Amino acid sequence: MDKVLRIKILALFLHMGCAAILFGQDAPTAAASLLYTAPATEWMQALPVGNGRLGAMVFGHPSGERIQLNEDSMWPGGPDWGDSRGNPADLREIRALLKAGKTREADSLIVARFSYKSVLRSHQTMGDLYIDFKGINTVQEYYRSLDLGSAVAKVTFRTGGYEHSREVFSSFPDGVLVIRLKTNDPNGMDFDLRLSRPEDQGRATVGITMPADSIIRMKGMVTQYGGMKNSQPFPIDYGVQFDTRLKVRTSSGKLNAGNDVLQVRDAKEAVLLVVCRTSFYEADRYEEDAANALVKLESRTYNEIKAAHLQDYSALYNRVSLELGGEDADSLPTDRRLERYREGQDDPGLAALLFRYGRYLLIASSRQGTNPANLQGLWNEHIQAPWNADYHLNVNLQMNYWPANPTGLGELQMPYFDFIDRVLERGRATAREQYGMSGSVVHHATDLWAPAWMRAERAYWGAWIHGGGWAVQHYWEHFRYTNDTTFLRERAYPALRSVAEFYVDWLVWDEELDLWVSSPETSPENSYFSEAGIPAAVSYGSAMGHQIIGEVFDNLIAAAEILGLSDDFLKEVIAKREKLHPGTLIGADGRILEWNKAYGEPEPGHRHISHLYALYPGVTITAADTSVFHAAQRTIDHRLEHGGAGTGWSRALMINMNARLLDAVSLRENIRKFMEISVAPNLFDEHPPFQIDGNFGFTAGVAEALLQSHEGFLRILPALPASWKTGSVKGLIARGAVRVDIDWENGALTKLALRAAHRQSCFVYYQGKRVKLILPAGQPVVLNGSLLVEPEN
Ligand code: FUC
Repeated sequence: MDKVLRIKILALFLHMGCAAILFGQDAPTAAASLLYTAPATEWMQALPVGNGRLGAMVFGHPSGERIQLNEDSMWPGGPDWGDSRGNPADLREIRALLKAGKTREADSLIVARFSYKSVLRSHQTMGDLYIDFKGINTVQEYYRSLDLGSAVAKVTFRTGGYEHSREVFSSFPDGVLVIRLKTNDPNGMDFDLRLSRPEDQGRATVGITMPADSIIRMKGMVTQYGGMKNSQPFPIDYGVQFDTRLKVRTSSGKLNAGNDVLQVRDAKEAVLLVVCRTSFYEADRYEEDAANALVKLESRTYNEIKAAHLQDYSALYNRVSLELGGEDADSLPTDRRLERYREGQDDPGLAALLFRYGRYLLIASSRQGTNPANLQGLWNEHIQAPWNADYHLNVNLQMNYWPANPTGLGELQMPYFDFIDRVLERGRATAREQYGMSGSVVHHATDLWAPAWMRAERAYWGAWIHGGGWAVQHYWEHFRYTNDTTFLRERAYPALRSVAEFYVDWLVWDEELDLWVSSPETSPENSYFSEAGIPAAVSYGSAMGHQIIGEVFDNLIAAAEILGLSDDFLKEVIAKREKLHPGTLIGADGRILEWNKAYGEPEPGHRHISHLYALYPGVTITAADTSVFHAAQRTIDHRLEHGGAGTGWSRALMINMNARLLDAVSLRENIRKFMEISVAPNLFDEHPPFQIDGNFGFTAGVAEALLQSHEGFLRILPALPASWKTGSVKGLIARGAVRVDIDWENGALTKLALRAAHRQSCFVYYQGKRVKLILPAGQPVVLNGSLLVEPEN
């Protein structure tokens, strides 16, 4: 460490020590925190808090504070745009074109016949809270932090010789965003509070009123494109209605409701409570509910609300801990730490911090009863967000939930299951009307209203039919992680079955191949050189399509066995599975084919690596089959040689695939690239722009490097990077509901503790050694680095 830096760190410690003395508990805690020494000037520097439904981005400006607000149901439109376009005759025509090798024609026809084009409606910001402080000019000892241990964002500084502090958190138990402002200045603070929401193409989107001198109310309806009939590209003049209310509590200060600001004067302490209720959740009671929410909070002190928040949050967050070494750098400001990393200094602790951040963000954006985490989780400052901040199903939404089960947050996936159930329901109408088939089909993207129809301007991104097939993998995996047979019977089996019903109808028999084939197919967002030398996307079969169909069938068959079910439909599934196209084929150059043939590729480094679905998140490409395993490695090498994994989520996918390929060297390299290219100052993942999937995918990738359980046994430290020399992870979850703690030193396992929820036998594999164990229910079994059970057991 250079001398100047060391002095700076020392100075920072001293400041923090001072702050701790001055503020007691309120001082920024360095460990497990994001820490900064200047306010955020841009949104991607601000710090996120959330309770699954209600979120905020805290900028931390001393005099002109901005807290950007979000709620997860703020969407224009409704579920009333129909379910399908096109019909079974259109499908027959496209299939015939493909069989005749006329891919280009099939490409444009599929969109023309089946797609609702240009469906642009977006999740939207709830608006902003501005706090304009009077008389704060120069500040010293400024710190801004987000403590991942408590889910509280803090700002502290001194001005005019006095301390100021702010705390912001979003409480799940109380359903409220809480902001506490405090000073030891005997004259208190003077500030004006203002709520606002951006215009929608020049039109006001909210009405602001002050029903009492301590309350600001912001009421409106989400529209898009101005909601005006003559606006472009087309108006959406109806949507979710909302009622946002802010209440100020101050015992020492004076309140005065002005025209558009609420004035607070001489306050030594003030607590701001923000609630929002919407017609999506509360139907026509939403205004009453918003008013009642504030009334209910009257009996709760700040300390009570905070204590309930801490208890609720830490019960989830504390289930897992990870130490990778290099924690001395935890005291550095996070932006400086990133800079240092980019200058070439290794920092395993930064990977640990990003791992923790992914878990933090999942707790903050996905809680029981809320909508699932969208492309930006919950945090979005736009009226028209990039890609609508919606739910893309060809990797993005699934990636959001990759860390849930392995990192001990399995129940946070419930919003995903609730949502996917709704999409599958609409997918039944789509399958019936659009293709004349039973079961459920879901295309590549959807939104709050859960449509399943094709929304494609171009076949290569929109004509994909496996949104449902991929989505239901999580139901089966959730069962594997929890052993919850009630979930399997009531949620997983019906979901798997509805998608399998569609696939059974969809497959076409190929006489020449003597196999069932899926056609028309695409491979997400990628295209190939068609026979005419022109890029095309629609194909007669694709690796991913067949891999997903095979997996859905396998999982349904396995689920039926566990549940003791058997019927004619299941017999048909078993028969079609036996004669299903294998999906994973190796080409002459040793790579796995992405389509039905070895076509030329316009984009050989494409960010999607769809033909390796079976490697990750699928489970069928494993080291047990060395030729396919090596072909997967070659496929990845080829992608990377051509600039692959360039976007944030794609890099995160690569890290998971490296882990599955047991390739610690490449995993380390891709973690480095992720930090170098894809991490913003607030540690949000940059596609760019901001897309939260990369954060979640990263956290899943770190877990996958330390523990794997998809092969029927536990692989311990399967892809441990050399730089994570000594460390420990506690609380990871393996399939079978086994809690796993791992300690290692100098790259070698020193201790392994397993605790199963149910009695079971289990194989453990570490560096060429494999042992069989009987795990009793609820009792830890501890092994040493040679996989010998420690005598105290
Ligand atoms: C998928 C990806 C894009 C982007 C978008 C939101 O379609 O191919 O890269 O992440 O989703």
